[in-house]
Amino acid sequence: MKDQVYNIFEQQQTDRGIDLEAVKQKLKEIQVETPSWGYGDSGTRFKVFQQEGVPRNLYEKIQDAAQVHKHTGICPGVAIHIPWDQADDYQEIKRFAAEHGMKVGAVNPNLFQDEDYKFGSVSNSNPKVRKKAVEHLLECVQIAREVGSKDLSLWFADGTNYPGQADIRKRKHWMYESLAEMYQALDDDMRMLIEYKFFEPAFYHTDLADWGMSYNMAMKLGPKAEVLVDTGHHPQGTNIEHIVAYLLDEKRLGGFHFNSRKYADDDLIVAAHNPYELFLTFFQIVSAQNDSDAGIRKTTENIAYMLDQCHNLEPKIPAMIRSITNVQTLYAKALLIDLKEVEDAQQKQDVLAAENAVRKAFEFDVTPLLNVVREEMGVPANPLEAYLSSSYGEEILARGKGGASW
Ligand code: PSV
Ligand code: MN
Repeated sequence: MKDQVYNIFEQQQTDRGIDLEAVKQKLKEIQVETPSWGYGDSGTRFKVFQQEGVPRNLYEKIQDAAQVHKHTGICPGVAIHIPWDQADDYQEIKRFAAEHGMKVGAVNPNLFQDEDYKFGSVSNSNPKVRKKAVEHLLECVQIAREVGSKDLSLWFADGTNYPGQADIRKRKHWMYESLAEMYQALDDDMRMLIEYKFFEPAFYHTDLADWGMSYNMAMKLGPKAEVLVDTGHHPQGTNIEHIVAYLLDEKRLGGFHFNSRKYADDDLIVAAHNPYELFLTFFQIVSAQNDSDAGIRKTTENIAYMLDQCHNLEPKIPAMIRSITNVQTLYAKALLIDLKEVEDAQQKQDVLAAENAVRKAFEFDVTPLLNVVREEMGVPANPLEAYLSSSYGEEILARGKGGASW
């Protein structure tokens, strides 16, 4: 598809001093994991609308995730959530995934859907509940070992609804003690990715409310603990890319849960509402990829990119593909930023020129570039169109309604 439009684009970028081959390489290398739960039925606290064709078990979720990979070429991993994805034989799951060209990605313990966790899990004042929570965390480490995953993604619903409801400082200590036990159980090449969220389901305080608390926890635990940024977990107006830059510089950015938010933790299709935010996030990553500090460069190589979404109204596989292509588009644009131009403007303290150097990359149409990258990767130029014109969506209707739900 190196047509005339691409040739003009190539010339334009070469004239700007952009190494287009290096950009293409980066676009081929990025991998984004999709979440098993994003293929199941989901809803709001008002209603879960059931869709026809939703996977009924982990095998079918893996098959659906394999469709996303087949059409995009950059999604070979599927994250699992335990016990939603509990299996009798995880070796078999690993084999099944491999047969479909897939692998199991991050293992997510679920410490929020058991009656015992009403007042918290790892920071519950009841030692029996904390013990049960730690046992679940250890079980998930073992599952990760069996499926061959290196990442444990941790999110805690722990928190309180009212002032005085619990002792915040004691809860902080209990959480640390619980996570330290888990940390001890990790293999050398495993990681704990610690997520944070400032509200929901608790509305007064959350035990890990922001990146600083996750970072502090990770620092106390040790080098195998890093921070996971879920883009939907911040108050309105938060500068996410600043958090990303800070964590990259501290070499503690472990991963992302990408999704869009408009008001709360809306878990919508990536970049549906504010594509510029994701572009600026990738700007920080691209800038760190080119840092003179090898440790920072290495951190960028180990970022676990994951989606964390639920599609309440829209069909799930197409929504996932749309999210992935949005990620690619914004990463491609960020890779077109002339970092030297930005740096020169910064040195001159030329505010307008610096902002312009960043923004103009956002304004390029990267469709011809992505067409060529996809062609070279052997996937369709338009992944969503290709999926929609395949028969898969029709075939899975035979599963009927009432598939997996959370
Ligand atoms: C919580 O809102 C979260 O972002 C965590 O990552 C959970 O594991 C996931 O959503 C699914 O509930
Ligand atoms: Mn998340």
